[in-house]
Amino acid sequence: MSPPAATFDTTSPISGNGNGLAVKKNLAVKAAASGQAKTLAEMQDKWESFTFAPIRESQVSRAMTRRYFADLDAYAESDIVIIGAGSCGLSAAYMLGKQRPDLKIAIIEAGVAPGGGAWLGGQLFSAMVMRKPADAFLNDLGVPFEDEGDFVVVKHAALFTSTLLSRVLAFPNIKLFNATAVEDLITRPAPTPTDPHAVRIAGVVTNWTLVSMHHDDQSCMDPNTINAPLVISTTGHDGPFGAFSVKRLVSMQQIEKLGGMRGLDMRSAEDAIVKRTREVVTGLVVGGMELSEVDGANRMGPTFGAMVLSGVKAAEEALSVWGA
Ligand code: 48N
Repeated sequence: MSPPAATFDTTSPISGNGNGLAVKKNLAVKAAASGQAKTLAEMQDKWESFTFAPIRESQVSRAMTRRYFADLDAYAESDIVIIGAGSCGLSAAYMLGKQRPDLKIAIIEAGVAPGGGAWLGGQLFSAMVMRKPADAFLNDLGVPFEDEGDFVVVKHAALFTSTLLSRVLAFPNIKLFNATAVEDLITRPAPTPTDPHAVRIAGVVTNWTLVSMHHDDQSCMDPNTINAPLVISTTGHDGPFGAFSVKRLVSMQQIEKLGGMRGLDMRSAEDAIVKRTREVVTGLVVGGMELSEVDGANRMGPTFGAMVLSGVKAAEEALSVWGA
């Protein structure tokens, strides 16, 4: 027995039958008739008669997919791509979002949850330490902290990261594509008198993270691409993709070898990471802990001031390339 033919869903205000507004009004009339609550106060003590507005599963699917694929289409040509939504990448995005609302900025984050290593202060401890003058960034962001003299403490790292993330996601010109990995870089020949094989970076190659992690056991899962004249790479130093872009520059023979992150030394590491945040090859600015793999900076352990100020500097470097 063949399944019943799919009936054309006329209740959906976005079913494409052209009378969306009339349908929306019809749904509002129905909701009012059903005495549907509109405010939290109207819901209290009336749960027996409580009901949600009507929905059809296809409406949810269309609401998600239409927007996602419109974003993919719009950001296929981006002005800046940021690889990695950790504390450095998000800080760079925040600065760019504030300063250049005219630029289309795509953030590609391999994890389902953006934020990188900034959800805890260190090991399992929740308080986040930032050495001064990084408190200037917290003040700009509006994150409260306790002042301990030469450093400040945010009571929970998640307060910092969630506040920064919410501000970045609120910028209309910034799109986050999470659970998506950058698995290669787009290049263009850019020979120099000293290096005939030099390239400039012209965008990123992306795939679903789970696909990127399984190329060894499932072949021919081709990627997608995003063209951009400038990429900021802040992929950190650990995890399955740590220091991704720098490692790829080595394998493409654009830099000779990995610098090799050195042992933990807070006092030297943080100054070095901020000062060395820069355009490592044409079109690619590297910041945050990924930078320790370029020229062997020390690691700093559980203090995050260098991450945010490296992000501030990476945004500045990007805009100087853009000729802001
Ligand atoms: O938080 P991370 O790892 O990197 P940063 O540089 O923003 O912050 C580093 C900081 O958390 C520390 O490591 C602290 C200060 N400790 C230092 C120390 O001495 O131990 O964020 C990088 C993000 C992560 O969310 C990754 O999932 C993501 O980048 N990522 C990628 N996303 C897309 N494509 C990739 N190829 C990729 N690689 C990493």
